[in-house]
Amino acid sequence: MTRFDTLIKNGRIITAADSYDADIGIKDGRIVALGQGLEGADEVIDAQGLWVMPGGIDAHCHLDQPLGDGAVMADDFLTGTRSAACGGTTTVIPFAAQQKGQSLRAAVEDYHRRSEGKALVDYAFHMIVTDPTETVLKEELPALIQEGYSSFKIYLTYDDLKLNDREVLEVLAMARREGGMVMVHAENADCIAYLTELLESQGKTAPYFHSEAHSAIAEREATHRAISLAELIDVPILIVHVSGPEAIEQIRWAQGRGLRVYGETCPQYLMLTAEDLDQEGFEGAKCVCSPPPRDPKAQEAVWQALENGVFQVFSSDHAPFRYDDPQGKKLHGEDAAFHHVPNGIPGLETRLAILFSEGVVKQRIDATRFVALTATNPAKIYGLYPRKGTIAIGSDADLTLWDSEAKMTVRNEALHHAVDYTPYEGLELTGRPMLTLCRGRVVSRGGEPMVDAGHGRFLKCDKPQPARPRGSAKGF
Ligand code: DUC
Ligand code: ZN
Ligand code: ZN
Repeated sequence: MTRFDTLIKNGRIITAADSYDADIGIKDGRIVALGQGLEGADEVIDAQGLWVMPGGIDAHCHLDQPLGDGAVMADDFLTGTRSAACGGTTTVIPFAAQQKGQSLRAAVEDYHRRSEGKALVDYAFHMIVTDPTETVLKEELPALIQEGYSSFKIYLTYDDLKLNDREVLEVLAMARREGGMVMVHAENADCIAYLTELLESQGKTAPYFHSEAHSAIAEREATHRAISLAELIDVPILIVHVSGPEAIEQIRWAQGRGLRVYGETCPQYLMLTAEDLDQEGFEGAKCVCSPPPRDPKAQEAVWQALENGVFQVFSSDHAPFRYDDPQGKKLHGEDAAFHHVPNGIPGLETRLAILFSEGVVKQRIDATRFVALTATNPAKIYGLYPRKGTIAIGSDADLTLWDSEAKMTVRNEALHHAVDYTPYEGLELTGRPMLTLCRGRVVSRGGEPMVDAGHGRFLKCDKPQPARPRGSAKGF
């Protein structure tokens, strides 16, 4: 009979499909047995009273990403994955970003150098494509997709990142030929530029006006355009960080027509509103991100889309800039106009706890949907399933054991990122990860890191083969 390295006994297993009571036998970092009354292990973990879920997959976060404008991300692969581990996440997928004029392969190689030996949990790379030259489209991307970098993000806004519609079509056609997954940042650049100039001419430059410049209509238009371009080419796309009903309606419309359009949202669109950008002095800069958080009606629409299956993925979009830092939010000083504030908020460590407390405990979504949104669907969409994202024989033993009743108050001083604030300071939550394992190794216990840098391994992603989204039908 197999002797296990580790046995997790008496827990309640939750997957994207089921919940049931069983023990888990782990050998060489993988799950090798599921059943009742398993015995014989070097280490036994008693999960009595705990929920045992797949470790979280944060499929949209930014770590140590070179930016080129003088701003510096606070988190590298060490602090970012430490924070992830302490929050119950065992896989992260940040972005190897191409600078305009740079080869995509060079961007990927540079990102390997930045990550090598630093991560506490496993990681894959998306790419960001900003310069789709013929070499990139015909040589680099096809090869990189084959080699395990099967997803990439494109932008419809930001001057240094955006593609025009013709370029988007070329990129989508390449993705169709090669089987890549295209993630789209959908905001209309000209609408934002127009509104920014208008607001500035009226002296409206405080952080709050970021939320007016990045109008929900600009998001809706770009979402619809991305969908139309993808329909023209007949290729799946995923719209990232959707903020409210305008863009949700476009995605639901596309899904209703049978198009393979997937949607992602993030904690900030559930927990924050534009009011959070409207604070004393420059404080609102802490919540400047794009798209911006909207209003309570938008929060409600986002909840509904999580519940009814319009969204498949719940990510943090962790984009870590220190507040009190000339390389962070104060890059251009405390009086800087909103459009000079680096975009992004931290969220790697709080992502799961927020969705668990606000969604599962408050009965807006059930626990299986929580697992689908935070682990199983991202694994499927980005080609990591079934190695990651589920609890099954043969899968990596990436597990997070939750006390569904434990209370906690979010305090930045207790988080493990390198950012000097959290937008959720003081938020009271129910439910927290007590123990997290990545490939069978305990990486955090009681919210504290338990493993050294270098435990995390790079993961190659297969070509994604996700199920067709079912829109307002339940499930994935
Ligand atoms: N918006 C992005 O597109 N990426 C990082 C952070 C942000 O606010
Ligand atoms: Zn984006
Ligand atoms: Zn992002």
